[in-house]
Amino acid sequence: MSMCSGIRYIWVDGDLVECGKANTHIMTHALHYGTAVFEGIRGYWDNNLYIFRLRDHMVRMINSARIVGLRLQYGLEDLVNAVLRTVKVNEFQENIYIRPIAFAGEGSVSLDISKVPTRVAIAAFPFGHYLKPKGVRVKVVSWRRVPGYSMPLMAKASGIYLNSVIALSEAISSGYDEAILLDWRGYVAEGSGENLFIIRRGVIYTPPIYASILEGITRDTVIKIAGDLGYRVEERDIAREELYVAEEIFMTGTAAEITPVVEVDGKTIGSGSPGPIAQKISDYYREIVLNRVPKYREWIAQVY
Ligand code: PY5
Repeated sequence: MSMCSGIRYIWVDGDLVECGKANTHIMTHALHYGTAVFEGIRGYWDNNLYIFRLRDHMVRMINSARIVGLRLQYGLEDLVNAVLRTVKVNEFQENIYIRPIAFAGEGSVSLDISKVPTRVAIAAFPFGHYLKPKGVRVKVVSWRRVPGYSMPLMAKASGIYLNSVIALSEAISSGYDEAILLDWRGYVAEGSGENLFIIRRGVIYTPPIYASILEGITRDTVIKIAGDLGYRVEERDIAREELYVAEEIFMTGTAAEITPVVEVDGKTIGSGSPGPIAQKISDYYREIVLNRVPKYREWIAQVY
């Protein structure tokens, strides 16, 4: 019932279906085996609706499908237009989150997904903050991020998220807001659904792609915009204990946006309140997603 509050239609395999009727069968392959790829995209309302980096998200979804072997019957233009159509028909006039998903449908319990049709759905719904905007308390959890030699981490694939779910659950049951996962080597990888940045001696560092991270689009945004504010960003391995001595830490993600980290493993970061650099980047990010920074207008899809 609450799943459909604020949503009229969901796009399902090319049709707009009333939210309450947008269901799938119990024998859906993806439900059993995690055989799906998805995206998380935000739309920001400011007298119009602005979708942030829509094309980049749909390119990643197409790449994710290719990597896991899900055949997609839609191209980039089809998917971009389908998202715009879904958002328009719902007549949203507030901040939203868009969740496109391509999944192995019904027809077989075989692990061979070539025997199963791929289905595609796009849901969009009103959405506020994902993490506490004033800062989160995080725990380096005992579960490690799955290594890239076991899972294709460049794919935003549903099955991989069981790793994030158990990591977050450990953090929450220990009284924290969010988890940090180390990679298989013991270096910092990322949060359960966010990339991570630290600041030391005024320089911003973030783990490299090979540290078992998802190649986040918000991470890419921060790397590209930090220079405008006079900051240097370096991709390099981060040791666990560097978290404890960092001047600032923040997490990035479509859902999380730019969220400051104020405590790690019971140790206060900086002054224990959001750091000034994270704040500046967060403020600038806000201006960009609201289409107020001309040089980044190519990142915005205007809906109405
Ligand atoms: N790492 C992981 C494991 C993620 O799930 C996400 C995004 C990111 C990093 C950041 O990627 P991006 O900047 O491209 O969003 N997580 C999703 C999101 O919409 C789902 C979170 C529940 O933010």
